Amino acid sequence: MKYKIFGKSEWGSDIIEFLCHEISIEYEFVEIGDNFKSDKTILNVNPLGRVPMVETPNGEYLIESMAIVYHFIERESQLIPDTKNGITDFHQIMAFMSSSIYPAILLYFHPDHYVSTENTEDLVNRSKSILETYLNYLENKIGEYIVGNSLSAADFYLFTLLFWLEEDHFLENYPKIQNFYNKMLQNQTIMKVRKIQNERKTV
Ligand SMILES: N[C@@H](CCC(=O)N[C@@H](CS)C(=O)NCC(=O)O)C(=O)O
Repeated sequence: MKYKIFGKSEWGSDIIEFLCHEISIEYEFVEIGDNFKSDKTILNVNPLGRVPMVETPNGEYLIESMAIVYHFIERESQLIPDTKNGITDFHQIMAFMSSSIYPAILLYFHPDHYVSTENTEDLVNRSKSILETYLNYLENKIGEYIVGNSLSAADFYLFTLLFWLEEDHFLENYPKIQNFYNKMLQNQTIMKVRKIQNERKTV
């Protein structure tokens, strides 16, 4: 049996799809419907009803993007730095992305999930300013890649987050991040997965 990735193109499941493609893990993509929050088949195994979710070949269900990334990189020992400092940096940036940036993006793009209508503008402004603080941090840190000079799983995670932010012109004031983003747009895995996603749309 193959791995199954549950999600939607351009959602958080992109992180996992890029990763599986990069490390040549065979997977089937299960596109969730618009009513997935009430889809009993999903809720039975994933009561939080969020994606990404992965079903392993032996029938286990995994949730939380960061934990799913670790499942694959530990299994394959790939896309993780090979020095002690590099590994520490990798863990730190993965935690920062999944526990700080991702949630702030959800606040910015879906304020109505968190506050009443009269407070949404305030939440959007505050989360925007928090995201700018985070981008400043990344701008000072990023080089060729987000951890050192080699591609790691953290780069696919970061690209997915930046893809959402770019839509709202967040990257314009961050030349190093923009550089990284443009380089990742040309990454073979990202280009191939985008092509596969487009083909899925037309089926
Ligand atoms: N902490 C979770 C966040 C996942 C998440 O919020 N995913 C979004 C899609 S990008 C989702 O499923 N939203 C639906 C909802 O929360 O109702 C993770 O890292 O996997």
